[in-house]
Amino acid sequence: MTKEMDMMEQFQQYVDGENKVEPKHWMPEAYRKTLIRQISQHAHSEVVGMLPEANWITRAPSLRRKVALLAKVQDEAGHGLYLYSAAETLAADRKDMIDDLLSGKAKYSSIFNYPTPTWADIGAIGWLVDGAAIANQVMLCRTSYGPYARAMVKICKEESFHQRQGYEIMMTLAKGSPEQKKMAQDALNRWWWPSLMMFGPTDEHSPNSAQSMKWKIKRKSNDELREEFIDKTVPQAEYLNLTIPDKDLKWNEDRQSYDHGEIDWDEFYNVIKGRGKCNKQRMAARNKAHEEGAWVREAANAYAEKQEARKQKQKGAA
Ligand code: BYC
Repeated sequence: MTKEMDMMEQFQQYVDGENKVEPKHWMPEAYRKTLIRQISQHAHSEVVGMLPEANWITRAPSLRRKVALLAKVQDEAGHGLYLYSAAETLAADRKDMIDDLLSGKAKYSSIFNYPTPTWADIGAIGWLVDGAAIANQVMLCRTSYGPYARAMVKICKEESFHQRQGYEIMMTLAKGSPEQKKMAQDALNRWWWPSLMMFGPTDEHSPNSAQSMKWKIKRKSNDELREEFIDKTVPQAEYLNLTIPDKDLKWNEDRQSYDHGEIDWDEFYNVIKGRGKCNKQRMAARNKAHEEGAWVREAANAYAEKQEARKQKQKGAA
């Protein structure tokens, strides 16, 4: 057995024993690369995910709604920052990750390429998109890479607030006037299928799943999580008296889970290849924000250099 194979085997045993991998530990190069891919895509999703909601902050229907939405959007920025930091512990360069996002090379979640034409879309995003994100991220709190797992614990707490914020908007609309109820139903119709796509391709068509499950980066498969989400969300839609837009949705007594209709995978692949309804708009907004923030980065760098120079001078004097 070569030394490399021996180390791979020891690494697998370590992970199988439910131990956390930390930045200074030896790890297979493919493990490191998979994590950088997933964590950076996750960070990009948080940052791009601010865009569809941010354009509703000034139009939210009351001060209370504005404050809650503002806090939620700020949380997403924070999540992006934790996640870029987690990727940096794997020796990824933040500038490279951001350049890849801005050039369109890096992926981010398909869900953020759909438009938000009404206030009800903000309710549907919180309820369904954050609900789906929680299903996925609760499992990631037990991921094998320590810094990612720890970031997820805090992120999940905040996502719970986001989900309730969205569901409360949906409750208010669903109990409101016939027009408001229609707005809520239309938003559910728009966001249901894209939310199911957030979990990624079916297990059969997911190229990364097998290895990521073996290394305990992912603890549940894409289909398992999608089904858990559906089972949890159907009763919530019933409580709202809204109809899930899937005529094949049916409780399966044997599986104790819902059967559901076919997901439009052509739509999913089109969106992740950059041909969704809002891909161009999102990338243009992100690039514009990055350019407009150049002076902040320059000022932060100048301040850091000044602090460093002062520290060196004090050291020299001591
Ligand atoms: N969209 O082999 P697979 C949030 C890609 S944001 C785009 O199954 P994997 C929020 C996948 O990357 C939360 N691409 O991959 C923020 C892969 O491509 P590459 C976002 C997708 O990694 C603001 C290929 O398809 N959450 O909560 O094993 C406001 C094959 O897939 C998608 C995360 O990022 C997709 N939906 O599993 C509100 C969670 N699905 O890289 C809310 C962390 C798949 O080979 N990520 N692809 O070129 C994960 O858990 C996993 O990466 C996934 C995919 C389950 C998403």
